[in-house]
Amino acid sequence: MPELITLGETMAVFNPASSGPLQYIADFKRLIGGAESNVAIGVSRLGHSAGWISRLGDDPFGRFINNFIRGEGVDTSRVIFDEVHPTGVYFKEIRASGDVTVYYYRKGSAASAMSPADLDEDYIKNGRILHVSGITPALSDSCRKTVFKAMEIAKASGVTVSFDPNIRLKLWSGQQAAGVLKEMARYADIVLPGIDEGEIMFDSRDPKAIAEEFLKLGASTVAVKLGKEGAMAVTRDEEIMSPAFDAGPVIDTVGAGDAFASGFLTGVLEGMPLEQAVGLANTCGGFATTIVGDVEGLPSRREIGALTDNKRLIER
Ligand code: KDG
Repeated sequence: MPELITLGETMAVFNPASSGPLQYIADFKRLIGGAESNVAIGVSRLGHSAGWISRLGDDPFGRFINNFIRGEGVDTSRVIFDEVHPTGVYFKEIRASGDVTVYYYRKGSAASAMSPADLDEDYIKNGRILHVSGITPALSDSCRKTVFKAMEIAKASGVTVSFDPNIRLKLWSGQQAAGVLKEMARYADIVLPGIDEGEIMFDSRDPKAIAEEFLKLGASTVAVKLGKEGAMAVTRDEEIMSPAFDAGPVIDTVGAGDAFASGFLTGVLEGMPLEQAVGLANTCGGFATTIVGDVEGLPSRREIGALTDNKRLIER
């Protein structure tokens, strides 16, 4: 059984071949993206077993996504192919500045039809970490019930619950999100918010204050992502400020938070001290921004190893 279990929607992503207003873009590259499967792929590349629970349409994009994720070594045995609902799709619009706007076509998608009955309790109970995000409850009422049920199962059997608020204002309002995500946070042992999400939830841009709010809700570890400033990781006994990792020019920031999560959770699986775990998280986040695509820039163990041992990879 996988060490890390994730649950959530993954879509076919259409990445523009060039920057500029989407209305005028005719050429795209077909990729995949889904916050939780991004984390599973990241953890798998770093050498740990990971599984992803979801629904995909029984259609070409669904098969493409399943094959891609499985090809990354992630267990997709609990994915259900839905014959009624299609696989969700999204398009990216990239400005010359590198800013990204997304256009979702995911209403009524297969993943939004997930229901608590889809969950294999033993699968979750046998994991070491369940990682969920605040995207899932925004998809539908049945998705909200499913993600809460998954956290309940994990919590009841001592599986560590990791939670990334991942607020997507194209799916719901900040106010709606804040209420539901505070409820989700009550189940979480590890919370990995971005500073903007902390502000939406607690009306503060002070990372320490945001971390303390999550600790009050029951978390034991909070790592607040601060973009170019790195991250602040806080527990009841420690507070660590870890700088961002400059891996090169920033090309695509979508998926950087998931890369951060995959590094952090790998650190947790390996029992790393907090400073080392958040350092690995920042390194993975930095890597992810230098390559186009939500998962393509997630580093492998070999790349991380070369960096920490200060060795140059032999490329040719
Ligand atoms: O965190 C990156 C994700 O946002 C992206 O891969 C797509 O899951 C996605 C979403 O819902 O936006």
